[in-house]
Amino acid sequence: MSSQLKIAVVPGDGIGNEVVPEGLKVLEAAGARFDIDFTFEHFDWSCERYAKTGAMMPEDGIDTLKAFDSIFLGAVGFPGVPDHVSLWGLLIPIRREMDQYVNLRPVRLLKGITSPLAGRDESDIDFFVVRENVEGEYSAIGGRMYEGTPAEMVMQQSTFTRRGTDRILKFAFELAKTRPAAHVTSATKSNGIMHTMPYWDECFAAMAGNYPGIKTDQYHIDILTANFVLHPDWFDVVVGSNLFGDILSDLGPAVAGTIGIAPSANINPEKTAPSMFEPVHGSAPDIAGKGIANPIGQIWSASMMLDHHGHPEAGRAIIEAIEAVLGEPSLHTPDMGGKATTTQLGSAIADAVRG
Ligand code: GGG
Repeated sequence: MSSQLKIAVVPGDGIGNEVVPEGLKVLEAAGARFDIDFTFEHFDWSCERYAKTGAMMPEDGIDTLKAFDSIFLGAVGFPGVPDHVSLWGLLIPIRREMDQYVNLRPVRLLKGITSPLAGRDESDIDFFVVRENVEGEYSAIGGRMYEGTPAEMVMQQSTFTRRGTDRILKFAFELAKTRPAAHVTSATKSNGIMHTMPYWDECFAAMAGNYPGIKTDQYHIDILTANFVLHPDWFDVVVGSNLFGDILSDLGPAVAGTIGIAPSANINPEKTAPSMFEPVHGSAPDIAGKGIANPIGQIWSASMMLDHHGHPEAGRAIIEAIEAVLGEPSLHTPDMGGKATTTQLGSAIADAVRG
């Protein structure tokens, strides 16, 4: 019997409109091969919509999305709308209202891609960034006073709850249990940030006590970023707060060749609401409309969506197709040093999935 998946498609802004169709093409190919019947419903929620209506999505947007199995998102943000307005009008409310508290971001040097780090191959760069996705430094608590005067001041409040911290740490340890290296690294900054980060460290130590078989270490975020470049082979599962996880998951894929390939899954592990799958990259206004964006981040996110819905064989077939196609340099987009277009690369991966 075929499996059915109802997917809300939100291409969003800029290159989101170019890479999402390639992701859908590959999903259709995987669906045909693995007997998965997709229904895609498209939503034009974006900065363009904001410019026309004053809102990134309609008032009942979250309720609308709750009727779907998953959300397939492109990119959010475009010049003309302040970035905090577009993000807090679409991406962040979805993550929070759907309780997508895990942002899982694999970092792998894929066969066929050259790392900017000399002498590194696939065996050196293969880890996950587990980013806390609904609290931490991404907070609406704060404000501005005495605006426009010499006394002007602004405050921004981070929040770290016991529940929020424990559940993301637990996810990271459970993930490490499934991996041969079985190793969790914590991103901290408890020397300079004197309340939240020592708390994070305490929670990490307590959680580690529940997992005696898992190797652990922790680094302040400054030296951790240096070690991503100098020693990417040290890492297996790296867990961090919302902001630290965001920064690390741009740096990781850059070390693995290009941020254009990086996928992410905003996961509600309990499946009480839909999860959302999106590339790590943003809308890239500098190349939007040129047809040269790398669609692999979007396509790999589609693979994560299939894993989430219990189709690991289909998810794996997409990864194998990506790796097979990357073996052909004429299909590399400019960010990988080639001349291929978004559509050429996406179509080649869809063909490879079909087999
Ligand atoms: N692919 C979604 C997107 O546009 N990401 C860019 C971005 O800046 N996201 C903010 C975040 O992940 O916190």
